[in-house]
This record gives sequence, C-alpha cells and structure tokens, in this order.
Amino acid sequence: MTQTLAAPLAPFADALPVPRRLVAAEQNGRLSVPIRVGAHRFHRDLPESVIWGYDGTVPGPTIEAERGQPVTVQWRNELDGALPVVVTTAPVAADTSSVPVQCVPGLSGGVPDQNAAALAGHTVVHLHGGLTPASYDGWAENLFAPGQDAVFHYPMGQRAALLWYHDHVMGVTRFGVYAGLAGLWIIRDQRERQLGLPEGPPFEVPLLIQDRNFGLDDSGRLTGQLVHKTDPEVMEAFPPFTVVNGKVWPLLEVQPATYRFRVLNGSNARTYRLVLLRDGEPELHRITQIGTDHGLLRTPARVPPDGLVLASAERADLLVDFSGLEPGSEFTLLNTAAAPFDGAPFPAANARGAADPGRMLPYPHVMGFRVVEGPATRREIPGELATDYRPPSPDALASAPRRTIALVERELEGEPNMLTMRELVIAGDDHTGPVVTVTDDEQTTRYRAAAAHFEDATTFFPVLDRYEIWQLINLTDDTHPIHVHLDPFQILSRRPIRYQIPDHGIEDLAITAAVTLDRDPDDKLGHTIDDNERGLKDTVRVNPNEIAEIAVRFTTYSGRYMYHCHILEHEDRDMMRPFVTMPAELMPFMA
Ligand SMILES: [Cu+2]
Repeated sequence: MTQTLAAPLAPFADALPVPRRLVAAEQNGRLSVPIRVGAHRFHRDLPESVIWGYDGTVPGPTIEAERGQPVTVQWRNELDGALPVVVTTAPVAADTSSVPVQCVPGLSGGVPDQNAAALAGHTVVHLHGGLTPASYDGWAENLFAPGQDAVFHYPMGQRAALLWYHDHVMGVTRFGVYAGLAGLWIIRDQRERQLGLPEGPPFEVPLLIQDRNFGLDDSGRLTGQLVHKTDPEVMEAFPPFTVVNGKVWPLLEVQPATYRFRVLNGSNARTYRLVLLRDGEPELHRITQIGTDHGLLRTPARVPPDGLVLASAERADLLVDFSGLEPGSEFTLLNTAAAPFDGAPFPAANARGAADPGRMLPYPHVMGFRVVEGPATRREIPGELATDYRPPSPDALASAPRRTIALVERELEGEPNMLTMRELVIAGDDHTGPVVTVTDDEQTTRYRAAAAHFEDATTFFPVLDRYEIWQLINLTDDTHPIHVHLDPFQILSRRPIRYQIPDHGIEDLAITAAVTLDRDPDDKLGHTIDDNERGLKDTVRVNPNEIAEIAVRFTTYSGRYMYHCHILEHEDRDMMRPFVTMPAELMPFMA
C-alpha cells in the first residue's frame, strides 16, 4: 500500500512560532504557571482548537533557568471542563480503500470513549531530565485537582541541557500531553557560554515536534477538534499531521547563518528520523550535533547517515549551517521513519520518497526553511565540548550491580496486545516455574519474573553514588524508548539477540523465553551506538532483537522515582515501574 494521500492542509503556510520565554532569573527564580484551557490554531486553515496548556498555550512557555540557581514553580491547576480530546478506537484498522484509519482525520467510525470524555483535569507535572527531589518529581499518582496548586522546587544543580515539562498522570498521560500539556525548559551554564553557542533569539530556536489528528465535520471539512485515534491492531496513536511548536508543517525564515536548534520529540508514540533536504537531495552535512538529552557531547558528532533518529522524549542540540546560501534557498525537514518504528534503516538519499501511508507515514513533512537576506555569519564549532563526564571506568562497572528488564508484548483476548515489562531476577536452583534463559556463548543464565505491574512491590533499590548496569531485553517487534527519571545514564552496548517465546509464554507475571546472544540471519539492524548517543542520556531506544545495556549512577536524591517506556500509550498501560534510590547507610536496615 504505497498510494500517496493528498494533504488536506498546505505545508509551510504558517510561520514557525517560538514559545514565549519565561526566564527564571528575571523573576527571582519564582514562577507561577497556570494550567488552563486555551484556544489554539494548529494551522492557518484550521478552526481554533480547544486545548489544555501551561499558561493556556501550545506549547507552554519555555522556562529558562541557570545552573545552580533554584527555581520554584507554583503550578496552578485552573483547568475547567472536560478533556478537549475525543478519544476513540476505530472499529477497523483500514478504511474501504485500504488506507489505515490512523492516517486520516475524523473518527473513522469510532465511538468517543466515555471514560476519556469524563476526565476533568487532574494533573501532575514532571520535569523530564530534571535532577529533582522525589517530592517534586511528579509521581504519577500524586495528582492535583482543578482549583489546587502544587509548589515544586527545582534545585537546578545540573549541567546545561534541554529539558521539558509535561503531564504525567497515572494511566492517562497520553491524553494530557496530547491535549497540549507540554513545554520546554532550558538550563544554561558557563561551559556553554565559554563555547560561544547561540543563546536566545534569533539564532537559537527550540523545535518541539509532535503529531496530531483532528475531527471532520458533516461535510468532510477538518475541524479543530483534537482526536486521539487508535485501531484494533495498533494501540499507539500515530496521527498524520506533524506539528512543530504548535503548528502543522511550519516555515522558518533563516538568515544565511549558523542556527542552533534545540529539538525535542514530544510525540506520544512516533519516532522521527529527520533528514534535511534541499531540492530533494539530503544535505545532512549542514548539521552538527553538539548535545543530547542531558546536554553537551564531549565532541561534535555527525548525525547518522540515514538521518537524526529521535524517539519520544529524546532531544538533540544541533548547529545547522545556512551560511553562504542565496536568499530564496529552500530546505525541507522530512521524517523518513515509518510507524511503529522498529529501527529499520532508510537511506537519506531516498528521503523524498518516504511517504508510506501503509506504514502510517502519510506526510513526511516536518517543517520548511527559507533563507532570507541577512549578514552571513558562520560559527566555528569548537572541537571539544563537554569536559565534565567520561565513560564509566571498567573498575567502576566491574562491581556494579546488574538489573535485568524484559520488554514484552502480552496477548489479550478481544483487545490489542499490551506492551509491558518484567523485572527479572536470577532464578535459584530450587525454582521450578517459568524462566527466561539468556545464553551468551557457553554460559546460560536463568531468570524468573519478580515484578510486572506498576503496583507490584518495588524490587529496584539503587544505592546512591554507585554505578549500576541495567540490561534491557527487547522481546517485542518495536523500538521502545526507555526513560529513567532522576540522573542521566550512558549507553554501554547494544547486542543482537535471537529469542523464542512459547505459546502463552507471557502471562500476567510469569514469562518463559529462551534468549541467545546471537544475530538472527533476517535481522537488518546494526545494533550499534551512534556517535550522537555517546553522551548523557535519559532515554534510550531499545530496538527489536536487542539487549541494550546502560550504566546509571544516582547521585543526589533519595526517594521513589519511576522508569518507563516513553511511548505514552505503553507507559499508560503498565510499561512503567518504580525504583527507590537509597543512601548506602540505610541499606543494612532494609528488610
Ligand atoms: Cu514501549
């Protein structure tokens, strides 16, 4: 199914909006942000949409903070009325002309979900990437209702980075974020200033990329009604319209200069692989990546030859060189990643043919750039960026506790499969129940499941200031972006696996699987760590047929935190678990 769909909205018609800046230092570090119903126009030719937004806007204001200068935010829940999103599951996955229902606007015969329609605005705010005390981290069950406030203290004792704040309500994060509850948060520090990087407008531009769908009226015209639509086969929403800073397929006029783009994928589920095209040909050489989730890399990196992959919640700090270009030169940023994303390659040279409605990529456009008159200013890119971190030493890792997590897909009767996790522990010799075996060369390790659901007892108690190795075993067909709250981590390895799961091998808790560290002959993935992933990350893509290992060290705050898949539809349906960071001195007293 490769027919192309006529875009019902003109691309590159709206100017790229830049969210309002809220500079904490200008308000003595004390901010008050209302969470409100608002009216927002996603495209020049769309009617206004009702949204939920921080400050009533989509995206919320970009909060700018300084390293070492704490910020207190009074989050004021002033939401009023029902969720402004129609949530539905269409009765069939494709319409009569075989177009997947996810690629088209409207409800596709789906009935509005009454439970979602009854959601009335309980919220909780999480600062993603924040080194934040547990009380202010936005635990998914600590909600505040309309009319209530939450005053959160953010110490900002962390390096410069692009963070984001968003809704994190247990079970319904996918609807709150989709309704508009997301905004950027930039931390700045002296190291970045020493490097002379662009700071603020016009040359530093945040790009928050999301996807949205809208309703249709009786005459088939697009309404502004936000629609979260899934289908009987796909439990994630992959809406057709890419939105950057709140506009569908916007255009940015640029001077012939070096721009710094702070890019975040804030979509519920969609992974993007971004390619910059000029006259239909990729010009990825114009892009240099200098930072990732938790800020600067040690050295600048090229984006991978296929394009810059960003799964939900991943960030990239990019310098893009438009210098030396004639006014009128035009570029498009395209997405070549079909959905659901499975890591499969797609050559950048083929990007202009990336449209693939059959795989839920009806419109690859992300945004456009047009060069206008201006002084040509090209910045030299320093060869050394961050100096404050290194890969963990073999010594530090030799004694590191290892934790094992399987990412699994559980088949359910009469509803889409459920993507969940199983925390695994080594099975004792006397264990006779189901096991996961992991065979690496001659050695086989047997694991049993210790926890599956969010509410199961906590099994992870990391000790502060010690490295741990978390090994994530993907036993599903999709890439999962796994996010750990609190401190950042480094990716140690990705290794190919083969595995077998018997019928009914994945039950409510128990799991039976045989995993071998070996490449499947049909496996097309590289299972490599890209240069732009060799930084401090808080979200790691775990691809199909792969074990990814990360080294994480929690440093500062003790308490109860969460880790989860950042595909919000997965997180909401149990792909989320707690962990509790502990000071070493308390461990002898833990029963
Ligand atoms: Cu997932």
